[in-house]
Amino acid sequence: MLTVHHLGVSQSERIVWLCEELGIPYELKRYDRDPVTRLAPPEYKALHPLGTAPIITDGEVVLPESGAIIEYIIGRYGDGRLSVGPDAPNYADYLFWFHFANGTMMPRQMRMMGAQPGAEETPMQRFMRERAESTWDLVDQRLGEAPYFAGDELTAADIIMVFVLTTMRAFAQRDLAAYPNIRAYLKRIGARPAYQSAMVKGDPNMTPALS
Ligand SMILES: N[C@@H](CCC(=O)N[C@@H](CS)C(=O)NCC(=O)O)C(=O)O
Repeated sequence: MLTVHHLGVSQSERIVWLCEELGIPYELKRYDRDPVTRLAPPEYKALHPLGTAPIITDGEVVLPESGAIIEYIIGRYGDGRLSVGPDAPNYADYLFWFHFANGTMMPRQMRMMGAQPGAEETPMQRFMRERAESTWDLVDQRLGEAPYFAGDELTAADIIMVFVLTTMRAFAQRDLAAYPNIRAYLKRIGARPAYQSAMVKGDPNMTPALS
């Protein structure tokens, strides 16, 4: 049985959402963060030496890392649904946005964790802030061109990107006022029954940050 080990308020919400979109059978195991450190609890860390969420188990397989898990589930249980094949005209868009999420956007937002808006900056801090801002500009521009990251349909590129635009803002604040296309996109995502049920199952006490 495919088991999704979900750490509360974390990137593993992506995997719960993926399973709900695909409508595949899975078991959900929830773990709360340590109340003091806010890190994963020891029983989560014991699942795999990496110790970070998400992690899935599936028979003998123990797999961390969002991108790897998404590809594994789509390949093994999703019949390729929510991915874009190499012959499709939007294949490159799909690949770019899928990898941009954790390859560029997440690291740039993580460097902004703890930053105080309006505080005096060193040249390096200013550089980091501008680089973080440029990713939001790029995302807003893309969502003005297409309803979903890879084009007309929701794909795994959306599944991996949405956390960065929503729950991640609990850790690195970002006002969406300047990004009308992101706001419209998040409204579309929030209206999806699979997204709604994933959020209720994974984080019943959290209001998704969709605006
Ligand atoms: N690149 C990894 C990052 C995983 C990661 O850093 N997860 C965070 C949650 S958002 C985590 O596990 N934090 C708790 C901890 O490190 O104990 C992935 O996408 O799976």
